[in-house]
Amino acid sequence: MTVSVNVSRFEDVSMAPPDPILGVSEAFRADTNNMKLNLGVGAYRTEELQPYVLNVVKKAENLMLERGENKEYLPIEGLAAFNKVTAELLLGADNPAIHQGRVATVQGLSGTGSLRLAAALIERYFPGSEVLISSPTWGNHKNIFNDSRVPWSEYRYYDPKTVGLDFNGMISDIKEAPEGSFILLHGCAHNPTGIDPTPEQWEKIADVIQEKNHIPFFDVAYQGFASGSLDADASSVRLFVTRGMEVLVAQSYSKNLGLYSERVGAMNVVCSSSDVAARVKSQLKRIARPMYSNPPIHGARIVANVVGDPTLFNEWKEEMELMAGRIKTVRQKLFDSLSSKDTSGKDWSFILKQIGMFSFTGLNRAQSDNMTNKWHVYMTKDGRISLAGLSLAKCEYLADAIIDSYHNVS
Ligand code: KET
Repeated sequence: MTVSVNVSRFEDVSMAPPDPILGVSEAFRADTNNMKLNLGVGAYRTEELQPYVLNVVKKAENLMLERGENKEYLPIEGLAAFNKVTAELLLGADNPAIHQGRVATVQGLSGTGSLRLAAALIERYFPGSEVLISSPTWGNHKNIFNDSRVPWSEYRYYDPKTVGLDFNGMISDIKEAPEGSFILLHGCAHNPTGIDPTPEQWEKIADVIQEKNHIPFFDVAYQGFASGSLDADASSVRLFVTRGMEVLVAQSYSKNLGLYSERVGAMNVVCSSSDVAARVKSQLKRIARPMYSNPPIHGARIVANVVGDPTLFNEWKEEMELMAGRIKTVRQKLFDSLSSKDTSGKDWSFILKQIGMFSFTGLNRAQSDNMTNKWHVYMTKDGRISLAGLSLAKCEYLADAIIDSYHNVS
């Protein structure tokens, strides 16, 4: 009889570090202090700090139950009704690119999965091409391109001196990139800085991208969350499409419809002809099939019902304004609390200039650690806090934590 030796074949697998964003929620759950506050992940909470299921989502789900819809596999490219409305929501229903059949839309596994599809397309059809990402950016962008073996580098974006956009740096880095690079842009509500280019700056960005034959690649994860208006928040993308450029756009419904765990989003490639669009779509499907075969149906049906129905669509817009409005109110209250409590004369007005779900506080790693270790405020180590996870009632406490961390930790 052979005695089995208890040595794992996986002995050489090392422990992976916790995820810089989702790992924060894990640490938060483990904390037993009752003052604890989770400002890590960008997920909307009510004033009572509870997760929020939108009323329009509940209505759409009721409709689905009434209709007794089945659970058959979707086609590889996803639900046709979803793909139609998602491109229309992004580009505007009357956009000529849609009518000319120039948009290849494939339902993806939310924003992340859609970005991953596009990254695989770049790796296959543009070998050696580089993707330029903003410095800083959403942490997962680097992982997505690394795992897809797509080389990336950074363009200047945030200027800590002005706590604003380093527009000249951005333009010159995009200009200097090898011709035909992919330029990853946040459609609105830049994560983590909360700083977006102005409409005039977007025009100039489009100018240099066009001059250098670069390919704009938008990540749209917060449509509606920057201004409260779905159309206004899509204007950056629409500008590039109106100029006749070919554009990639990843969309997510995690935040604006609160469908985080349904994993619903899309990859859109606006092409120069319907013929090219058909071929690009066929290749996106070919990439998706061995990765996950076909996407889940539930969230796609919710989106199709809400966006495709004028009554529900209008109700959604109202709920979105409510969510965006609540974030603006806590943003103001946080600023007021910081300004009245901090007697050092520090100017906190940058908080009011930032938009979207987040505030980029400027706290460094040690200061962010102090926020968590001493004050039980969970946030990402780059100094980002999610205002969507903050209530009016907690603003004063948060202001105390920030002031202590900023002034007493170097
Ligand atoms: N793009 C950006 C810019 C982004 O902030 C997120 C999510 C996504 C894409 C992808 O979301 P999805 O759920 O795959 O559609 N950001 C938040 C959550 C996360 O990190 O996964 C966050 O930054 O907190």
